[in-house]
Amino acid sequence: ARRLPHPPGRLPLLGDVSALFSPAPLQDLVDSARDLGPIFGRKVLGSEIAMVTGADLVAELADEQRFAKGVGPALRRVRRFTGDGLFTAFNDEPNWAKAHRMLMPAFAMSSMRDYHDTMLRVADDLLRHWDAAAGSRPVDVPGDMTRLTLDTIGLCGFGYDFGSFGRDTPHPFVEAMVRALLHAQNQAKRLPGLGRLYRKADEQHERDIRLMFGIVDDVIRERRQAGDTATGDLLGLMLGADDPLDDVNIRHQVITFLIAGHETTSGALSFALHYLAKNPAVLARAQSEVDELWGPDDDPRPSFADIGKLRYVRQILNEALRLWPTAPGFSRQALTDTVLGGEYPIHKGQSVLVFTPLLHRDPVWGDNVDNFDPDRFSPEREQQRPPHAFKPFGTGERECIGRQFALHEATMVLGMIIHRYRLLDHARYRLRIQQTLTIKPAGLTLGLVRRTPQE
Ligand code: MNH
Repeated sequence: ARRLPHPPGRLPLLGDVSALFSPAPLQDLVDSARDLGPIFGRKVLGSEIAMVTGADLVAELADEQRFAKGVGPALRRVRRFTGDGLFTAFNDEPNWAKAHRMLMPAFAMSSMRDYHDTMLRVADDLLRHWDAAAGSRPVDVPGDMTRLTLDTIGLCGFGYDFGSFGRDTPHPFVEAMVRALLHAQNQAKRLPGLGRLYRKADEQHERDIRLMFGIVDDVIRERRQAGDTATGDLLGLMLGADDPLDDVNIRHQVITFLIAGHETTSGALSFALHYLAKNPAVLARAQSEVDELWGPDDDPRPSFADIGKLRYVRQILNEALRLWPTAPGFSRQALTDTVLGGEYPIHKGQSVLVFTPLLHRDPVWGDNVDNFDPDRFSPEREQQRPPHAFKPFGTGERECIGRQFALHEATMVLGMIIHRYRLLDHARYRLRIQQTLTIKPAGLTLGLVRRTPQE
């Protein structure tokens, strides 16, 4: 078999040292691996994993006859709290197909119509919160985007109000979730033989899981007590089905949706706002799009149909997801012995990781792949691009079920934000990626000024 190239700085036993010790390992990897070609190896301590970044190879990995989703080591550790929920289920676990069938209707485009008013209500909470800061103090962008997306999935999915904008610190569910995800991510970096060192973190992990289970069991109990299990939201579909999912699985699904349904969307909105603050020409063009739709009217109430008309705002989100796909990779497992790209043998059962931040910088994207340029997603240029070069939502049967949900929510909120405020890069922010399985721009704050002068 051909040996894979690898990033510089590999030591015996430790493997690729930046994976272990860098404060920003993902950003480092994007920089150090970009010239290694379409596939490379990354080694953390003992185990090496093949990472694929070339659009041609990813097209092969997207072939569902040869490959399926792989549940890699990190997701396997997340299973401690999401079990056989949709995201972390193994392909052959019966609850995957059952829940997928049951929940697909709740994610069809037509269902977005039902969520629209609730999404709008949460967006209003954000704008009220930001109005109080506009002109006087900067806002915590990833913090507030997380408040928004958590409240949105809580209300739309489960009729549960996290009330995040009434809190100074994140909701306890978010704190427990962030720590639990970090724990799952960082276990790969544990040095062998030092088990006792990690005991405190392991105990905290147990507490975090118990806290998440407790909150979710409350959500389920409240709905059961209210007796209205026949509503069309996610919880209603799960509780009201003719052949319902079992209680343990419903708990896993609710945690899955609370996590998958808000971290990634919040990161995408945060990156988009970062790039808008740095690219005044793009911002101005997006503002003329929303002004054309809503006029200078101070308080638009976007209709469901309006959101589909915000084409350029949608391009901005796509371009942010190209540069920093907020779930920055997914795993593919070979269904048979096979050869990738005619030269890399992969044995049956072996997993390879699609590393999307570099797939999205493949030469098919042209020169200047690091530039933020939403015109890459103009209808004409979308036509020219090979089909598997853009994969922020994964691929195939196991691709993101919440994609329409995320894009409807994010397009609406981004449109409303830029309609209302000028964005000031008051701190001359330099992008720093923070990773807890998902990624976001660490410490991003922006200054806001209302566009329509206030009396
Ligand atoms: Mn989402 C799967 C990215 C928003 C619920 N999501 C995936 C995968 C990616 C992904 C990548 C595939 C992972 C893999 O192959 O291992 N998701 C995103 C991004 C956003 C996003 C970048 C926002 C931007 N996801 C959402 C939202 C929800 C959601 C919103 C729910 C409301 N995602 C899921 C679920 C799965 C998933 C559930 C697992 C689907 C399955 O395997 O059946």
